[in-house]
Amino acid sequence: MAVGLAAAAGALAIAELVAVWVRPESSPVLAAGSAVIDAAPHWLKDFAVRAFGTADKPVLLGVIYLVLAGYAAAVGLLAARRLWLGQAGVALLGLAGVLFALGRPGAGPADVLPAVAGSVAGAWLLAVLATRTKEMEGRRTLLVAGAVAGVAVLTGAGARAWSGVRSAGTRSRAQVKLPSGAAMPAVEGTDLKLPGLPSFVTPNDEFYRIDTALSIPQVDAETWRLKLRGMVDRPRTITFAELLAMPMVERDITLTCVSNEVGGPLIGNARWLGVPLAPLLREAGIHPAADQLVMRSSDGWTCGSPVATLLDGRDALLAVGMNGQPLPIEHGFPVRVVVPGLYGYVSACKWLAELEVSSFAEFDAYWVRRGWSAQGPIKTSSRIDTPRGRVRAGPVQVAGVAWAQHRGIAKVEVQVGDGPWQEARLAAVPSSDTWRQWVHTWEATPGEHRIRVRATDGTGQVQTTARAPVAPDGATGLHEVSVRVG
Ligand SMILES: Nc1nc2c(c(=O)[nH]1)N[C@H]1C(S)=C(S)[C@@H](COP(=O)(O)O)O[C@H]1N2
Ligand SMILES: [Mo]
Repeated sequence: MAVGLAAAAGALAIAELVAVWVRPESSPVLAAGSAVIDAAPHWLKDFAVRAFGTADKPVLLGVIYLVLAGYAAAVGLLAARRLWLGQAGVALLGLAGVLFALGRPGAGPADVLPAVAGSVAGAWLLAVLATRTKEMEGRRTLLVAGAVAGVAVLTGAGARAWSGVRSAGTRSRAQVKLPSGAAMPAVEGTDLKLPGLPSFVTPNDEFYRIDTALSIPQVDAETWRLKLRGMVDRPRTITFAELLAMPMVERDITLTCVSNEVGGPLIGNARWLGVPLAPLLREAGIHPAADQLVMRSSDGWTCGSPVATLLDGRDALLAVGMNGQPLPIEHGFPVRVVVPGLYGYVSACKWLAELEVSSFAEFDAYWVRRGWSAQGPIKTSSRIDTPRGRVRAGPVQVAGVAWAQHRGIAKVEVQVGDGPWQEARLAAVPSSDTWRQWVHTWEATPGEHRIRVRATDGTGQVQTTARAPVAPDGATGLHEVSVRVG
């Protein structure tokens, strides 16, 4: 058993090392994980996100390693009887690795190398360890196998870390110089600066991350190309240098995930630097029957926005900068889309590779195929950030954020217990495309209190009290916190 585990660890380590050299996506374990993510049925994915939140990926990898460990132990037992049987088991696993690697978008012949090298190493280790241990007593076997496994695990983990450092995206990003001069003057008073309240602009390293990518796509800006094609008169291909030379704007835009529960954290606001999308689409000449712009990322993920929304005057951007930096790799380097007023899953394509003008009748994007709504306008929402938990009696600042991107927030009201709805004070905002901070001073009296919040958007529509789950098009209902005073 120990022999099987050690051989498997060695095989995986070699596979990871070779994957650094080929490309991260060719790692058999990552490829298998990605295949599971793409194939997972709707209910399983929902369960995983609900149960593990953004830790769903480490949990998935953990499960894969556990399954592998079980298989490896069995292979070890087989090899102790008949070596060739064990080696056949290794070969079978290698074959699975090859198939998973070839199944990834953009896979080439070289992608089979990690799995092949890994299984050759595994078969060899199995032979060496199995024959040696026949001559050794049990304790020594365990020690040798343990040492081999230890070295292998360290090598594999090192390879994975090294892969991050020397990856194409990281190297390319370090060389990008964003055009200056497009900077937007900051608006005063967007931050109420209260403890417990997130800052108006979310720092890049605190910005939520949601995607289906198990290994972050590594895109070299030098070789990046954006294809604009489909139902247009003039298809074209744009290089990164060409994009950077186009007129740019900088806009504060709040991004929201459709999977954000009422009161949840899957929202962030950044200052995006980018090229307006509408003029590019107009220049291409969109056919009258086209109503969906399909966006495709380098890892094959797709989303689709209504063409009419993109052309209605809002600041839909091909973003290259986030808070004064080139886009971070995990937020879509080198280019992503940002559309104010639409949930991320229907608009905010990261690692953008292609824009295909199409129709909703013609094409269902990634999450639409999995049961989510094809239309994803952001629903008016509000959240209480503070207080959460226990406070002292006396004046307490109840504060949070509210959002209804592109309609704006006109009013926020707070209710304590069954008391009257009271209007909160609103912070300043640069446009209707961002979240808005709010604060209400409450004279807290001892006891247990329930505090609720509701927002009114710029069209005068009050946030609905009706509770809806996140699927298929975003949660609704009022956010409520319980506070103990005393
Ligand atoms: N390529 C790609 N782009 C993607 C996704 C994805 O899975 N793959 N997820 C989308 C979703 S659901 C959201 S909410 C936003 C999140 O963007 P962020 O990770 O920069 O916060 O990215 C969108 N863009
Ligand atoms: Mo999302």
